[in-house]
Amino acid sequence: MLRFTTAGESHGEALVANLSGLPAGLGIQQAFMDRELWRRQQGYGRGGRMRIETDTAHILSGVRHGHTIGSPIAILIANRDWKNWEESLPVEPGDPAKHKAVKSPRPGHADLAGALKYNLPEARYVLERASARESTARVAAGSIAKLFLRELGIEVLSHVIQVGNARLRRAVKWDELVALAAKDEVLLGCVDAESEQAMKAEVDAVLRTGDTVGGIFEVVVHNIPPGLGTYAQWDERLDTRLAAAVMSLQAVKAVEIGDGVLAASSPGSSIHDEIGYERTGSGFSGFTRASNHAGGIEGGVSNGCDLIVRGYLKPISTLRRPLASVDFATREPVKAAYERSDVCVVPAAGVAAESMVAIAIATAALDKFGGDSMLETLRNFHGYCEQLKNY
Ligand code: EPS
Repeated sequence: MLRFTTAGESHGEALVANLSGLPAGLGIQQAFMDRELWRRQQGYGRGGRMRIETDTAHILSGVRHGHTIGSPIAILIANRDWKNWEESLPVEPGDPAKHKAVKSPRPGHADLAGALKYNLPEARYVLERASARESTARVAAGSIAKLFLRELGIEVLSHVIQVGNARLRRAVKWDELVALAAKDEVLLGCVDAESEQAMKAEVDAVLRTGDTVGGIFEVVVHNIPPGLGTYAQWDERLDTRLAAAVMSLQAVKAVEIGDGVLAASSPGSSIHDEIGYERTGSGFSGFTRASNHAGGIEGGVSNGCDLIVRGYLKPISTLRRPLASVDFATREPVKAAYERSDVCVVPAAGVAAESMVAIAIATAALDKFGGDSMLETLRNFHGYCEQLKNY
């Protein structure tokens, strides 16, 4: 079973990911992992922290001579900023006078709920773990899941379709996402230059006013075979797993599969994807679809179309012009705490979501194909592809 957890705090020494359940014999490319971490750090509207960090994946275990060995993979990503926090956030008791308390909770952040839950007098420890910095560890683990999926020919990429009120209003081709991911300069992660400029204007507006802005990213899984996930049990449905994977990301408040929102207000005749057949088709089987409103999943099972998952991001909850709050100590009304933050993270959240989706798809693929070595997994996978061709 593929499993992963993360540990680490935003200003602690490091973030750690622990990934277990991958077959032995998977080639690991350090450069690819670091490129994925770099992609997560990009985007117009990131804060000062991204100028401090150059995230790199340091693999501690589970990989030898460039390949997985079937043992748990532990990955460490050092926080360069730690040197500025060592005295105020020591593991040992340290000097309490140096502690940097977060004295008033930010509406929208975990500050208040976390302080109440863990019986903390202020929110420093809460934000340290609730911070989206944690998604770095997810991307490290997700980059390995992506390398596994590549062996099966499955690719996962994302793009931004909305920032504030600026929206991309055209269909996107897979090749455009490939080109976008290869870029060495990232603005807002949109494939359309004009829409991206409109998105930039939304970020510029909130930069001027001390506000923040959210948006929508879309993750696409390309070349995924039909038959991953199952309707047999609620928690094994592929859409169940994808929704949880994407919703678990910081600031994601809604998840949509395909045109799920539109479907609620559409007649069945216009939203279901009509079925055809071509004996010599290029897909996994000869079955074809006239459209992909379902986003590649029917009945909790992948149907052979590209999988499409959207994440709706609320605006960052640290505002330069803070909202009303209450002082933890005095209970008097004050403004919410402010410290350095991002104002827009939609492209970065999309990259983190790619990782979460890759892990969810890799989990479903391993459920179906199993295998303790890549040889065994690929034999099962290719046998299944043959079965589909002959169906
Ligand atoms: C983040 C690092 C953090 C924030 C952001 C994400 O760095 P710092 O707090 O040191 O500026 O920029 O965290 C949040 C969005 C949050 O809600 O705390 C990162 O690496 O992505």
